Amino acid sequence: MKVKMILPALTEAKSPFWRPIKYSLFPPLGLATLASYLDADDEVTLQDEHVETLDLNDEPDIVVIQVYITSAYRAYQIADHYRAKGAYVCLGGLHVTSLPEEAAAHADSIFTGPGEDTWPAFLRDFHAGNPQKKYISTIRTIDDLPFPRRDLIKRNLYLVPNSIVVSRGCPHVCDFCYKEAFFEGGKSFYTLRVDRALAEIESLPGRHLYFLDDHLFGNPHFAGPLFDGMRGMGRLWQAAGTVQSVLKPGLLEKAVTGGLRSLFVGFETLSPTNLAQQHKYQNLNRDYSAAIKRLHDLGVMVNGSFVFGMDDDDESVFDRTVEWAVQQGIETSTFHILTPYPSTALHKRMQAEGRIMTENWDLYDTRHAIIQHPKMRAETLETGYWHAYREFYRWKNILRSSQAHDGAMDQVRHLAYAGGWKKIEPMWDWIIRAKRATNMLPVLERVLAGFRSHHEQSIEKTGVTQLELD
Ligand code: B12
Ligand code: SF4
Repeated sequence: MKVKMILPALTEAKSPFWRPIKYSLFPPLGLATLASYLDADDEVTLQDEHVETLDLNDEPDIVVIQVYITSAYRAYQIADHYRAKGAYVCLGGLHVTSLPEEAAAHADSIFTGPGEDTWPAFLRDFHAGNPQKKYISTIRTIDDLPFPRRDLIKRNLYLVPNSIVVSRGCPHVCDFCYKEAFFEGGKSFYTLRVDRALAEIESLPGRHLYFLDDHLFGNPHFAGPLFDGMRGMGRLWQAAGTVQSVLKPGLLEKAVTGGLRSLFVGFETLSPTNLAQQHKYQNLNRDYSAAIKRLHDLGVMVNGSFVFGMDDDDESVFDRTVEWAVQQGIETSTFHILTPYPSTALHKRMQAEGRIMTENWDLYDTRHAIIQHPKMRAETLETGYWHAYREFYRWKNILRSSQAHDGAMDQVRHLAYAGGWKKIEPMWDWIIRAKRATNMLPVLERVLAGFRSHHEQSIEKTGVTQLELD
């Protein structure tokens, strides 16, 4: 059987003029995971439109397309094309789960929720000649998850070929997040077994890893033994965690000893009113500055995530947020405009209040104002968003921010990392076009690793690796 798996791209990622590095970071791990359920004699091709031109002239038996909101129109176009050619088209992923009826018009079968239960069920039905129109995920376990078919991934096209996911979902419930809607009808946070996760880590070549888990620290009973198991492996890795998890003593130290060097942290907003309105209670009354200091003291760089356009914001939010982030010495920041993904609690509330201005999914890229704001016009929000990016990444501010670190080596690392991401975009563009993204991985590893050993030694001296579980 010939199976074609496709991750369609959003328009920006294919621009002939400009290709932001972020679309050449991670390979399509979700599809590679689904591929692992296929038979050994199936002929499988996996294409990621973010990094390659799709071959649409082939004749597969089954086409599997992963649909995100911003690539939904492109996904439907590709699906229609293959159905017209007689292929059997399966659509799944986050956007299909949010809006199954919309997707069903372009598919032979649709899949909602994670695919580890529904996809093997479909394969059995398909081989028996009886595939269903709709598969709804209900069984939530990744205990027996096979390794993703990484042999299908074109490693050289990605800066971070070693992305890995060892859990699904997150223990928290924030109104704007995709999570609750995607995992509806079953567990919304679960992990691999520790030994299974460690075995997959061991199988990856090189040093660098990027954990794409929503909240790697979400279950300390899993994360603690995982980090212990990684000790001595010589890995350097990046991941995401909450302010709350950073502030707790013990787990973070274990992570650092296991190789953590940079953490994505969802600060989202500096306003407690906004946090409460979004039900992001785990961030309420937490000392953000203390969390950043703890990370920096342990030699972990911070990628801060901020969302503009919550109701308590006004026109001053952009400059205030940037100034705060610069003063804290945050190395990199990711800004977003609050976006109501369909089926989320935020979407339901905004719809009830009649505040949703457009249903053009291409604009749901967190750069456009989708919701009417009580105090700001759409143009103000969008201009403020771009202004925040420009200001945060001005050399003047990168230099100021780097001064927040005590050690000279950490200051240099800050300059190299922040400058590397945003200040040399033309170079990234060239590297991506030359299909040499992976060639830059040693540089990333050097920056992550180079200046760190004194922090590790200080953990070892103080012996702060005792986990405090609550
Ligand atoms: C890595 C990542 C990226 C990477 C690469 C994406 C990739 N290679 O898959 C990059 C940097 C390119 C990226 C870009 C963007 N991303 Co992104 N990204 C992620 C992240 C952190 C991890 C994805 C992942 O690998 N998950 C792990 C794997 C195992 O799960 P999975 O991919 O979902 O696949 C499973 C299921 O979805 C399902 N499945 C998927 N497809 C199919 C198909 C079939 C037939 C079946 C049966 C099952 C099935 O089965 C798989 C196994 O369970 C997620 C957060 C998250 N936790 O998902 C955000 C996330 C997906 N991104 C998001 C967004 C908004 C974006 C951007 C718009 C951001 C921006 N402002 O530019 C862009 C646009 C992407 C696009 N092409 O349209 C949102 C999606 C919102 C939505 N409703 O679609 C998320 C959820 C983040 C968030 N919390 O808001 N992203
Ligand atoms: S903590 Fe992050 S991943 Fe978890 S629900 Fe909130 S926004 Fe989503």
